[in-house]
Amino acid sequence: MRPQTKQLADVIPAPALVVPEPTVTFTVAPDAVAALAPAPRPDGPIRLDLGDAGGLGPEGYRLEITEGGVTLRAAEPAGLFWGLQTLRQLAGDDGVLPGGVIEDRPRFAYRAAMVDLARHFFTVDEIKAHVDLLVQFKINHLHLHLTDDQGWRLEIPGWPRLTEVGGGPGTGCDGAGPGFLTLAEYADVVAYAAARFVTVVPEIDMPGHVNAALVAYPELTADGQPVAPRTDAEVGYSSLVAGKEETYAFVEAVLRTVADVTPGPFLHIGGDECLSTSAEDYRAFLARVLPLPAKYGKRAIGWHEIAATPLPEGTVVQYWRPLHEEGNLTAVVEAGRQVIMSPADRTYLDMKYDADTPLGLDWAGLVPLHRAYDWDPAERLPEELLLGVAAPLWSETLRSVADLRYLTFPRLPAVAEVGWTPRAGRDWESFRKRLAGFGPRWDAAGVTWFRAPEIDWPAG
Ligand code: NGO
Repeated sequence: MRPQTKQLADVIPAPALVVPEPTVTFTVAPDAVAALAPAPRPDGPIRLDLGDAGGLGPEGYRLEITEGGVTLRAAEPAGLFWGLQTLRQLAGDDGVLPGGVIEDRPRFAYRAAMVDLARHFFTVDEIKAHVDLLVQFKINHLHLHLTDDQGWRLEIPGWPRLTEVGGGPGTGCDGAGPGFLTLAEYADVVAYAAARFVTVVPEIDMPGHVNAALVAYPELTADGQPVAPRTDAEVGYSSLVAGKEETYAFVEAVLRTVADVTPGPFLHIGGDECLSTSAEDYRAFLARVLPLPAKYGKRAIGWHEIAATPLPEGTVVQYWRPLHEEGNLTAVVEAGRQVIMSPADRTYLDMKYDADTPLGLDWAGLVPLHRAYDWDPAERLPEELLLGVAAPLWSETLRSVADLRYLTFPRLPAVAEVGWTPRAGRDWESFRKRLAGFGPRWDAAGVTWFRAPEIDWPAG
């Protein structure tokens, strides 16, 4: 008999409750598990049920493995889908499932990964493949940073030069990341993600980070004179003009379009690093723009700089500076607004792992795997104001999907566990052991990843 080394708790993110039945296993065909859809399936060795799973919420699930088979139950299809991710991880490639019961639900409703398409564009197929890798760790939001100084990546009817110029050849950092999504392509990404219970969160960054828009439409600049395209990685030099009516016609056309093609509830308006916008202009601009998402049926999200201005009810603030900086969090708590935590020194996937990492930046310091894991979003805020956690991947140094994945894995699983698992259920030593098995799986799937030295990866 082969020793049973697999444990029911060998899952990332760690489930909320695991009750093993160590003498029991049940064996399934891994391919059959991979093919399961999150729809009721009343018969057979693997049963999927929609119904009350014991108050586990819209994303929760209960998984029971006995010698007779597997029962997965959830209140909603999303719960079945996350339960299937757990089942797939447990099945591995031998299909042996350890017996017992898992009752699981996320700590936070918002668990995101962000991809910066502006500094380097990724195609529809590349984005879809990324979604497939993210959902394995129960990530449920995909934030797309669609516009910045170096590129404009979403078609906007009536404003064709945004993408003709801003998405054309020579755009992106070093001119190496051209491309844009037509509205049909964007809708395709949104539908693909939605079928995997992932909500797309589009970001149009303003009033700063807009050089690509100013290049395309000189009437948006302060003096109406053309500005030169930029492909360097500087920040803080461009701004929409708060005192010009053309600005608001443009902004409204863009936000209306994006709201129209986005079924999800959020619309991210950026708001970061407006170093060339006066404080007064910044306030005046946001006073007009922050209410627009609600006008088009959406909830506004902005980077935490927006908390220097009055925040309409329902606005969500995304904190991005290192974990222990002020970053307007006092004002956010006073206003009682919800927060998404993306501290750069923990969750920025574009920070280098170590001094030798060939890609990435280091302005927030190095972010080895342990640092991405060992922090808590509630260190700075009351739990009830936390909407969730997001891991941004800015693409100044990326040139390929291999680059994207190298910086994502294995840090994304660490942030995913911070977002899903109850604080008391998180433990670095346990995470280290559970993560080790993923290296061979990424290799088998042809996924590039960084061999983080903190982990005892299997040889090979
Ligand atoms: C900052 C900046 C981005 C950079 C990123 C690089 C935010 C919110 N604005 O994060 O423009 O790409 O750092 O790490």
